[in-house]
Amino acid sequence: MKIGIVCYPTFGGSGVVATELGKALADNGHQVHFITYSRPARLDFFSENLFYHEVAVSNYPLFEYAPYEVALSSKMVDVVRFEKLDILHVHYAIPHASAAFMAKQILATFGINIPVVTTLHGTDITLVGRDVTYKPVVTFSINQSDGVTAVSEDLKKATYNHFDIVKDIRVIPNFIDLQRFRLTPKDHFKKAIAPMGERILVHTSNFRKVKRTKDVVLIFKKIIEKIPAKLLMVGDGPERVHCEQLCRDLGICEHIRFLGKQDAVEEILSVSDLFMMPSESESFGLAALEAMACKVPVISSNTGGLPELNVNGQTGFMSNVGDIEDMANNAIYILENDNRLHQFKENALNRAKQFDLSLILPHYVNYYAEIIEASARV
Ligand code: GMT
Repeated sequence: MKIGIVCYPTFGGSGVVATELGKALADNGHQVHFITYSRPARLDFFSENLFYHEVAVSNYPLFEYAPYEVALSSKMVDVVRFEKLDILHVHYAIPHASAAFMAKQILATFGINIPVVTTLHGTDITLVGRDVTYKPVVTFSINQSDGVTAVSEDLKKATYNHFDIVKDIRVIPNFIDLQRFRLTPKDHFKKAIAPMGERILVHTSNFRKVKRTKDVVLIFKKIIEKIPAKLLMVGDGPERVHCEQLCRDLGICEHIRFLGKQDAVEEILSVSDLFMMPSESESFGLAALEAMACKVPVISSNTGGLPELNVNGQTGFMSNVGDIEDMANNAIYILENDNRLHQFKENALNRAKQFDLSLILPHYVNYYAEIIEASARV
């Protein structure tokens, strides 16, 4: 198949899923064309089946807001026409699904019927998409897509609850490449972080409000009152400065390292004992899956799609959003006993194996074939 993938090229979860999916499809002999405004972060090598088409937006002085969506639609039209794509797969509804709709209409004038699959990732539905600013366009463009997927049952339910959707939504969960995300010995690094053998806790995110990163610091404060531990905060975003200030206010900076954006997250996870994800909303929780693949159990909230990943009492624990006390107690319960921690780590890896790339990829490939066939019949 010749597949066009449209996504955000940044460190966000939707961009990571889109890029890893494209790479895996290319490895399996499909031709994949990425259409984005800059090179996706994880697309840093050459492959004969991978192509990258950059969307350039004119900065003509008249524009206070450059019309990215128009440039994106135009690029989609060109790539579909001249690379003879079979299908377009857009990740994150805003503005990719509506740009795809526009491209589809234009392509029809050339006698080309291009099937469009939209994958809903989370905040495009639960946060941003629900805002009145975008809702009519999001609803319309989801309904106009030939196929729609969501990354969890919960996100599918939320989409039907909050939008007037007439389309069937197929749930295809996030996946993990267990060749890359696996526990590798990093003893020198572990010793540098925790010289006295302290437990190592980790949080990775884009430090947006929805991640409740300050909760991570507050939970950690309670943990170190009982157990010697260190905290690694990975990633960057608007909430980071507030977290740093909170650490100063609480007088616990010496136990916490802010590492900023990192490429080799799996190396950091390899030295970690416990992952914290106290999010306000989380459609799936890819970062938690990455941790579990590296044998790191998860303390999370019980929101969104997290119960579909984190098995309470086995791979970690879940608490109500904002219940810092409960999350800290659960963390201490796991960390205070070596055998118990070992068991949780084994369970985390076993659960992650159920989301192995090789198991999830065929769901996308079969879905593309289904949608291409159905759209040829119209
Ligand atoms: O986590 C983020 O804020 C980034 C966001 C994105 O769309 O880039 O991630 C969402 O998509 C991921 C991949 O499908 C999911 O694993 C994340 O749970 C989801 N984030 C939220 O729902 C907050």
